Amino acid sequence: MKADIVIKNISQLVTMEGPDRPRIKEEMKNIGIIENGILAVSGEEIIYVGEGELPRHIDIDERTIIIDGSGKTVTPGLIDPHTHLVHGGSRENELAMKLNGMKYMDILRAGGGILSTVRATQNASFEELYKKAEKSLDTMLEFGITTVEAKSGYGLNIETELKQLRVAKELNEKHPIDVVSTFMGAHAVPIEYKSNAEEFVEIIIKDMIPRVAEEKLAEFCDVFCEEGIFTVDQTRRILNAARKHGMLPRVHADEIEPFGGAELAAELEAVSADHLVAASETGMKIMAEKGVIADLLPATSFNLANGKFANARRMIELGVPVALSTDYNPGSSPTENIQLVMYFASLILRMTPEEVFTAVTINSACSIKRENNIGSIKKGKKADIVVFDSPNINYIIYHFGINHVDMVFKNGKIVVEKGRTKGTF
Ligand code: IZC
Ligand code: ZN
Repeated sequence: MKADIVIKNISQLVTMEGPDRPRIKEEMKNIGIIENGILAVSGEEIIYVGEGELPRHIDIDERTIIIDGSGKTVTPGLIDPHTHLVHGGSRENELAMKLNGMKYMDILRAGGGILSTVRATQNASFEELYKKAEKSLDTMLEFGITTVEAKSGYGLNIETELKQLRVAKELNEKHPIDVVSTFMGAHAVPIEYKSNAEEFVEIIIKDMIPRVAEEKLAEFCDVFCEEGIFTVDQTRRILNAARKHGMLPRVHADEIEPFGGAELAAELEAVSADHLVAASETGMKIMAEKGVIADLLPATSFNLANGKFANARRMIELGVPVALSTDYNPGSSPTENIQLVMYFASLILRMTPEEVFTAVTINSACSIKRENNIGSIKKGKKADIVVFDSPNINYIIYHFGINHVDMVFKNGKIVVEKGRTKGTF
């Protein structure tokens, strides 16, 4: 078999070897590092992973691109399973409010926060939303992200929700990053339904979910289940309706107050429960029993600046599979920098570098149901690969705040070189 690309002499090749399922407890530390590693790619696929030299059955010729991986760390393409990628406007005006002591929920209650992004998104054209999200995807790609989940939820009316999801769909088709869509009509209660949230819940269930499903615009459905947003009962009804229409449930759970979100995610056997800063011990335990993935978002916690973070150590101890995300959004986490998230996960959530890499590769692949194609470097999987200009994984975490990416391969194609995207795709 002929190789189109060979990366050899790799100082640390992080394979994530092992089964294509969520990794828990000690498994999160076994990331299958090969020193002096080598890998070969043919077309869109990985055809060989090993140590030292290529075996005889893999041929190379003058067209094979050979890359010297000495002094480099090579990992699976990073997967970001929780973002609010497509939106209009920005919220830097909230910085001064925050510095004056106003809380995230106070800003939302005053008609700002999510609701200000809803206005900006309703007023933006398809092209404006597309261009803005495309720029963020370019940045994500440069940080090593090759697959991203993207939620709607800044429309809160059917036209704008569909507009957001259609933008995500077109980006998935045109941009090298794979974009996996989630319908999140239940992100906030629109001002016009402030005194009648139930009516809005009915609209989501009766009008929006069937329409999104009919147009096949989302694989998942998510709800912001939080004190003052959607109740546990409303979340349950919305997610059950979504499941009937083929969308798998995920939940924004216990981000700010302990509200029973983790328990509900376990009851519904949701794919993931995200945030979990205020999750209860019982909630975490039953998530472990049901195999619900905890998708942790420490950049958001850092940026909310209230000193509260998810208890990742306890979750790992209990056997909850942990994934990590940027939560990229214009309010609580305006950053595409997953490497900074990895740093926070390590230094603040006390996850080891090995656990962090598990969380941004195979566990996040599981969180978006892509574990059979991506999330590890293994023969037959898609050639989504990152080359870090770092001699080992510890260095990537330790030397924080900068971008360590040298090259990114997506579907076997070079899409980032010397840390920069190769222009318009
Ligand atoms: O726009 O503030 N938490 N949703 C739930 C967000 C944060 C995004 C935002
Ligand atoms: Zn979110």
